[in-house]
Amino acid sequence: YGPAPESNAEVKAWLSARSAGIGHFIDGRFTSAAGDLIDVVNPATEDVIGRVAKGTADDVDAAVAAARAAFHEWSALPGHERAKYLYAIARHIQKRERFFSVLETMDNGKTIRETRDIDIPLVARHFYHHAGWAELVADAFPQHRPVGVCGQIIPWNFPLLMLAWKVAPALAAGNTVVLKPADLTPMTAHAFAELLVEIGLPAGVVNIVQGDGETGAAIAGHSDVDKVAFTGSTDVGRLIRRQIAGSGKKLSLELGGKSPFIVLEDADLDAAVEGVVDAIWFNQGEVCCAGSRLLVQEGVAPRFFDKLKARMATLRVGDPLDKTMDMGAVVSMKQLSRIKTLLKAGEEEGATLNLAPVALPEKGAFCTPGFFTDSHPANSVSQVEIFGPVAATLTFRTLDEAVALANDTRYGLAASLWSENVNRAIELAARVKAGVVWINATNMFDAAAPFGGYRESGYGREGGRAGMLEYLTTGWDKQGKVRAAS
Ligand code: TXE
Repeated sequence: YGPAPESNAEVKAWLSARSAGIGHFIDGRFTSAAGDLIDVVNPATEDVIGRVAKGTADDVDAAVAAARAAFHEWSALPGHERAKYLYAIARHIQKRERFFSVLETMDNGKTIRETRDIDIPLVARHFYHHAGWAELVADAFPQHRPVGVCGQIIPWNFPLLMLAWKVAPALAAGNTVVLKPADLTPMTAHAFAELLVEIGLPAGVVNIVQGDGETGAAIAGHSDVDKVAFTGSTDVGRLIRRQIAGSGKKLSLELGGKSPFIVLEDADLDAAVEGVVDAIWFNQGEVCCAGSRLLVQEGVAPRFFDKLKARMATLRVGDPLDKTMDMGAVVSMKQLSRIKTLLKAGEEEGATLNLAPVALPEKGAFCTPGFFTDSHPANSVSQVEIFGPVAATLTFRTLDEAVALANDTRYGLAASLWSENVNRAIELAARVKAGVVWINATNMFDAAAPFGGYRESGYGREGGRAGMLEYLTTGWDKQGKVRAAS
């Protein structure tokens, strides 16, 4: 089943009704789009599908003031009252699942299969899960209270899902929010704001300011923001850390990765090949925890690479609204050229680029899936996050070598291990420095499972109990009162 054709028509009508420009959502009201507008492009067609305002320091001030004003009442609500809003959000997302899936696909370029089966269902799941936390928070954390106003800055690779990862725990814990979507993918956040009006969320509890990096910096640097949560590039994560150093703000960062995908010689190779499909070709490889370094034990490496080539040849890349496609477009022409530059550098360093024999549409930011062989651990393709559908590969002889290669990176977000010997896999898992380790699986996300990294992949966790703690504090609040989370 796929989205009914009427969903596409509904999204087109929705976009056309907003073609003059999309503004911000501040204190429960939509501002008109004024000043500099940013074009929003469907990367699969290169058509401009809308324009959004670029938030100024004044817009950020107004949003933070609204969030501050709403904080007292929102945080004082009993948790089960806050839960009602989170349940309502989850239910409405489910009701509008087709609409959100199509809109996300048109905005980001990812396939409808992914938005329909993964992104949007996970958004609903995240709000349901955190509605449960809102009910439990006073019992589970009697000494804690909400942090206050949370400034949240999200990327473009999972636009609505990253919004859910940020907004749901913040609200469950009793905080208020100023969120900035990525300027490349602002649409579903705006539709989400419309949904908040529909369900009657009190004004000011969630504010959405559209804009680019400057707007993001204004949020992170705002003196009345108590916590900053950021997902994006390691470089910007570093800038934000520097910007707010010494401010006393709470900070969580979810940054880049170069996650190892380790295939031992006793692995079920066919299952591992399917794993690679999900690890590096899912979402065009635009996944922070993508399995982008395939480490394969020598004895099975030639056989594994042959199988991988055969499987890669079956991938279909094209119109993301076509439900038979495996891969859509990367997020922008700029991102495509960034990927191509990194691939060229890999070839210049002597690695062999194996590309899928697929025909790409003539127009649009489409990228051929592939993987490198003959790469060296020190090569750029083994070290730099490509954020596209191409993995580096390395081989190893012993488990010690596998561990050394796995940890030979500045990142530490995720790892995926493939072996039919569970004891061996568990032993290996403990030695890999990664925030998340999957065994005989990859890219699995759940609202109850904490997600986050080590080293330059950032710090803090999102999801589950650990994720809730990021939005709670035991300190004093601005009014000088200590109050337990209610
Ligand atoms: O990310 P940016 P970009 C990685 C990936 C990708 C690369 C570049 O390797 O190829 O980053 O992507 C906002 N203060 N990831 O340049 O700029 C920006 O508006 C505050 C991995 O698009 O980090 C957007 O909302 N905010 C990653 C968000 O940061 C600022 C997902 C992310 O954009 C800012 C995305 C500033 N100074 C990219 N500058 C992941 N971990 O999943 C920009 N922003």
